[in-house]
Amino acid sequence: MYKKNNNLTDIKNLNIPDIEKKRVGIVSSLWNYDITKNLYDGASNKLLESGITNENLITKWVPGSFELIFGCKKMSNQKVDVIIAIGCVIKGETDHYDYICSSVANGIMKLNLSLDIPVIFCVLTDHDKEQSLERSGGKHGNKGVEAALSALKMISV
Ligand code: DLZ
Repeated sequence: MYKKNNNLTDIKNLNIPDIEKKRVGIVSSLWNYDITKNLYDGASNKLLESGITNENLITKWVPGSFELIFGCKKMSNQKVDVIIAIGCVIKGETDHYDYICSSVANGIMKLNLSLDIPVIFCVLTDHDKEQSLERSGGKHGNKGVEAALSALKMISV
């Protein structure tokens, strides 16, 4: 399937019935805001251009990626059909990166098991800022756009 760039950017014609009635929650982290804002813009623009209405796009900002888990849990009370978790963890000099990455990945995986709505993982886990820039609107595209497409696809599952 989606072979061209080995990502989801080329998904077209999702044909979601009553898309204007679907509600999408985005929970985004303020840590590394210059990156997460690009991811957020990529995701929200793709959702809006695909037919999600402004009033059905609900956004919450949390301090860091670690807080995405609780933010998504709270977002699940907002009658949304799908949630996108946006964050950016960049490796530093200590082990903090490993703890945050594994906690967030595990936490979001557990939400997918316990909630009845999908939670899309749009958390960059990069070795340096350059890698994050390349994935938030640079040469590797914008992972926020791909997360939006994943969310739209999952609405119909
Ligand atoms: C503390 C911290 C560090 C060192 N690095 C990041 C990061 O690269 N990306 C990110 O989203 N958050 C980071 N944080 C903040 C934690 O996610 C969290 O907000 C704090 O530990 C408070 O719980």
